[in-house]
Amino acid sequence: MRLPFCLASLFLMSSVSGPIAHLDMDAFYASVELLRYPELRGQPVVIGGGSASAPVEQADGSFCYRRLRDYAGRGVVTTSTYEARALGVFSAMGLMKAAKLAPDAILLPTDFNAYRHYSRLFKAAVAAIAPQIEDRGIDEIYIDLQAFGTEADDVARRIKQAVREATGLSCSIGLAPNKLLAKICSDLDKPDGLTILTEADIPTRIWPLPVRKINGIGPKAAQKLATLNIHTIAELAACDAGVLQANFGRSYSAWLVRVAQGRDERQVVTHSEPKSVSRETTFERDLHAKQDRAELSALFTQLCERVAGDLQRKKVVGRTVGIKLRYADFSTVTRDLTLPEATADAAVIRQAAGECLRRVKLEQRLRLLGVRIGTLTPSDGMPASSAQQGSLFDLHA
Ligand code: TTP
Ligand code: MG
Ligand code: MG
Repeated sequence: MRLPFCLASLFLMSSVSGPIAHLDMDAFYASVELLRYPELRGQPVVIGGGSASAPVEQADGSFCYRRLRDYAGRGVVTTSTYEARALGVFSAMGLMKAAKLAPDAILLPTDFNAYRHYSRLFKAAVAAIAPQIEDRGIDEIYIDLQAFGTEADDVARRIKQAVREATGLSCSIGLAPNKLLAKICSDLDKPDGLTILTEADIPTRIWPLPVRKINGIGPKAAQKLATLNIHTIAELAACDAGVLQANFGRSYSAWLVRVAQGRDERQVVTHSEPKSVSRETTFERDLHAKQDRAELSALFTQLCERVAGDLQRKKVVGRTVGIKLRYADFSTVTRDLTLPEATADAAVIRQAAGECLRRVKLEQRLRLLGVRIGTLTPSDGMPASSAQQGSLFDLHA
């Protein structure tokens, strides 16, 4: 592929500090199921549907598996083994449609607990080697490998090995100057791939790819680009910015121009700030605001103290205090109010929550009481307990 020199130099300009890795587990749910049913290795297997698609254990301990052709219902494929993909069966396809393409494929139900378990295992294995991780979902992460400099390739190999040892599963890693390119690369050599991309490789490896390979160009945008005769990333990069703006609006077109050039300045975000902190409790027996006033009041105060403790541990303060009540008939109400100043102080939270409580009816018995605080900001060393302790600890004080 030949592109104008100026275009090539734009790619090379991509402001990067990499290397950043993107790791994605191979056929994740299906691969976890194969750990449980190893005799299915090498076969087309589809994960989807409810417990009705569970294999039936025989008297001799072997399993009788369901076949796709016997499926009836509206379930969809969550994922499929590479053998099933070869038959045209992919994620999000209806199981009935999949059955037409691969009637003999084995069908297994989803077991999210197992996938969450293996998700935690593989992430812990990576973190033991390279702790700068951004969690991007159940089967993928970004890993900032900047600290490893020129050793990053070796570290990526070690990570693959560690994931395999910890889980028995394979993953694919893209190692590139930034997140955008790393994400594209992890998909280039699946399964069990390790794709190392330098800026010099961009023309041969990235430009020929369809625009859909860019995370953020969905089916609609790709369709619209196709009407402009733009199919590959190279064609997108060569497209006139004015044409893109006329078709996609200012901000999306500006983003298209940047990503087509392989540019991405996003950092690996290693922790996510909580949006709110809450604690709730379901009572052992339904409590009444009048008869059980003392007990409720004590529980209410405890909840506020726990919320305050959570805030202090997370080193944040919050401004919006809210309560949640569930009545004996299961109806639920919430109330909140915004404080003039952010706080992590139990007494201040208790007082505000008490105010919220005054705005709800307390005639029915209660099943559950919850306290929440939101609009969080870093506490920046603000003293946690600045408010006076008054006679706040009364339910309708
Ligand atoms: P993916 O990483 O997209 O797919 P995958 O791991 O199955 O296969 P690949 O080797 O191509 O990465 O998704 C991870 C898991 O998320 C997948 O195993 C099942 C689930 N999932 C769905 O439930 N629905 C979907 O539409 C997709 C795409 C995935
Ligand atoms: Mg995957
Ligand atoms: Mg994934």
